Amino acid sequence: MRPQWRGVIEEYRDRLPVSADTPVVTLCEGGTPLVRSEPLSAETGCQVWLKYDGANPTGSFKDRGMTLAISKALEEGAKAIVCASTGNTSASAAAYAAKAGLTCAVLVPKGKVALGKMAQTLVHGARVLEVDGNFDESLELAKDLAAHYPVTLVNSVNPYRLQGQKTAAFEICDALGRAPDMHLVPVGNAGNISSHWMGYTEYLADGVVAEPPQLFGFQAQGAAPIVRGAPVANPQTIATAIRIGNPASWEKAVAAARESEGAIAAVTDREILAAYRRLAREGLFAEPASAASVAGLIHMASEGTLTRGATVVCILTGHGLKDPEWAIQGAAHPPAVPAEAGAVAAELGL
Ligand code: AN7
Repeated sequence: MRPQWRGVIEEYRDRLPVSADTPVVTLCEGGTPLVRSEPLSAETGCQVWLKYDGANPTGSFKDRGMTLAISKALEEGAKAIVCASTGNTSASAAAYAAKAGLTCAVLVPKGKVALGKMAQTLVHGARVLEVDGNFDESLELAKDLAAHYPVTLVNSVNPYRLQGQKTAAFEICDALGRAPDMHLVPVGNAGNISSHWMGYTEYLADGVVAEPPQLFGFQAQGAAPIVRGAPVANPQTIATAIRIGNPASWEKAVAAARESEGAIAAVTDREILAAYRRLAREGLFAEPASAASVAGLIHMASEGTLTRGATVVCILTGHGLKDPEWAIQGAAHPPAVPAEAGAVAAELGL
């Protein structure tokens, strides 16, 4: 009998800031599929792997960090947690708070959260407050609240979030038996790319891997403060998860790109949607923001900046069901058929 995956805290306990006294709050997150992409490998001349973090319990990578943030909050005696969110953090926080029996408050930018994420946040019993402002303003508000009231902030400025999220890098190295040559990831608040670099440098320092990857982060063109070098007051992109104009982990992300000899770049909404549709035709349903990594890969291939034969991992950060609007939009309306095999066969051209 094979034991089931125990969640990132138990699987990587010796590399995380927990003790025997830490109450582990887990939904068995992590252990997500690393799927080889034949079409993208053929097109780019690289060995392309897709790390499908949409397969986490609440459908995004946030669960990796949330298990640790909530476990530590509980250990420290917190009764309530708060976060600002473009949707996935709030879905994850709500689920883990429910598991832990903590009160969860979430601040979301009014009208800008994808339907599936809102549904998750509500069903897990979080107190949802719609802020008359964007994500960046919501995050300032959440920080302010946590500084002055008895409530723990679980956005990625909480260091336990990045500690948990670094496990994605561990899993990739463990699966490949080495670090990839290139690691591509969407960038919003810039926590994830920072955490992945922490993971790789830890494995490197301990000799688990011989070489680190180059890290490439991709922002949406209309929400690309790091690429522009200045905050964006009114960020715009269809990829609502990364509609962020002033990332909290800006400096860390820049350092990750610099130290790994990678880069932070921008992809257009058109490139994001093209990558989104391509992934779906390979059987992987990832939300638009998640497709930014693959959009970046295709962009780099078209520029001729990829090394032939390189091992490349693209992170797919969230599940496509979070934001189904983009799947339905543009698809043909299903034709109606009578309940009769001949008619169905005729319709299908069989
Ligand atoms: C699917 O949920 O910021 O660069 O509040 O949901 O670590 O912020 C989500 C971010 C990429 C960007 N992909 O990661 C939130 C939130 C998906 C995301 C990102 C997010 P970071």
